[in-house]
Amino acid sequence: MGTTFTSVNPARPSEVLGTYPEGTAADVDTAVERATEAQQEWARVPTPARAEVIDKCGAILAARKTDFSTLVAREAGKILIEAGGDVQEAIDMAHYVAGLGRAAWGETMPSELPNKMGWTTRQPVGVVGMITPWNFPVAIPSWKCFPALLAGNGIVLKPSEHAPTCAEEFVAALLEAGVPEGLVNLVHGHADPGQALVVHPGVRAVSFTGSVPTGRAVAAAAMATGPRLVSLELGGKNAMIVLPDADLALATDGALFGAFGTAGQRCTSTSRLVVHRDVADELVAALTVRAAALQLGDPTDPTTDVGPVIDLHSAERIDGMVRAALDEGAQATTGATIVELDGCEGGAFYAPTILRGVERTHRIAREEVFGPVLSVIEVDSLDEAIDVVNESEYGLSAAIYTAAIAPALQAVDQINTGIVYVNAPTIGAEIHLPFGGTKHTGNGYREAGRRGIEQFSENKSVYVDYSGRLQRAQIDNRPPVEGGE
Ligand code: UN1
Repeated sequence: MGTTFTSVNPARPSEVLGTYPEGTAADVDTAVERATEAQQEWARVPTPARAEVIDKCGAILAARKTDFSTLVAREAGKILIEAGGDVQEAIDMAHYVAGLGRAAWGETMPSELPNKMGWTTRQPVGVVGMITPWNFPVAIPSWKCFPALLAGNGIVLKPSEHAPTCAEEFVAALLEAGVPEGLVNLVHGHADPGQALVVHPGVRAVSFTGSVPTGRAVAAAAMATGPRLVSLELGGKNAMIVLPDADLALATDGALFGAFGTAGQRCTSTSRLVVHRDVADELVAALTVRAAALQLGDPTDPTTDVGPVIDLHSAERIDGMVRAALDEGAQATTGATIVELDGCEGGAFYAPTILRGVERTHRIAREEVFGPVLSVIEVDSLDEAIDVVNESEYGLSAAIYTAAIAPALQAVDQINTGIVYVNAPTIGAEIHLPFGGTKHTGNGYREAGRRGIEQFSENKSVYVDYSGRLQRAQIDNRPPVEGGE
């Protein structure tokens, strides 16, 4: 009997959602073998037929949206309405990816030679190893699994140890939709099975979403034993700029949702409020009143605004960062404390926190918090605001609030992130636009959108010459080189 671990409700850790085996390297071997075998057949299934299975999975998720959402709320601590968004993102992704099954798969190109043509198409990589986080426990596995399946791959998924039940239910929905036995495999556990997965010789592509240090280690290990396709979706230090002409009520709503939605635990969460000094007092005052009124509580209670963070260790880490910011000279206008709630014994709650007086050099202005903490940085101009946004080592998402078109477009042009919002918060990407970031946020791949397929497939360039003779590209249609043939 191997070791096991339990998945618990972060709002009430005495409530156990399930007990799972701690995966071993041998379990990874078995999973990769099964996926390798099943993939051979799956790759021969016509793409529109693969798409139908994915579409059906979307319909199954939609029919059970309430059950799935409640599970997400209980296992990942997301409030019900946001848990529903998580599941909806997977449903949308299923239908979108299914549509791509009948869409253009490549490009056609004219040849430089007569009676010859060229086109590109995509082929499966084989078996994809995936490591997914707990904060979007249905959506993120769906972003990876649906395109990987459409492209004709087998899958071994190692979900977060905080959300194994969501992954189990998601994979059960895939099987019910008609994904062949053995094609999608789950290995549970902490770091070890993930490490075994990314270096497994049978794994041709690795797709990882999580922290920068783990992402670096994953990529280094995967390439040292590779090469393979490695796609990384890492952290963020997302900023919202607010200019003096902005609709401040709108900016308040946006900052509140961006910073405290999902208890600040999205990669896209608004972490820095880069506000023009002229409106800082008014905006921070409004935000403070609203943040202080947010109801912390059990995420399955519809009156709760903010649920727990994922565990007490995380709450303590967040608190440590807030304390360090206060030591560096920041002031908390609200929050800055771990909260204990009746009925949620042992739950990991952190009060929505606004820090004023944060300097660009402070640690809290530079490092990802992954909790409900908003740092306010005051600036005197749009140029300075853009400098602040861009000095982060991350480049996922950014927002600007302004009523004028010129500063909005200047920000869109000059901000170095993968996603920019105008008059909308830094969270809330839609699944048909590419998702991902620049700099330390990733390594150039994008999830979602049409490009989501790229990390799970290889390009194939095809040339067909029907001239009936040898035609030499770069040579035959050019004047001869002097002294040459
Ligand atoms: C994440 O935080 O890892 O754009 C994903 C958003 C969501 C996805 C976030 N649609 O906020």
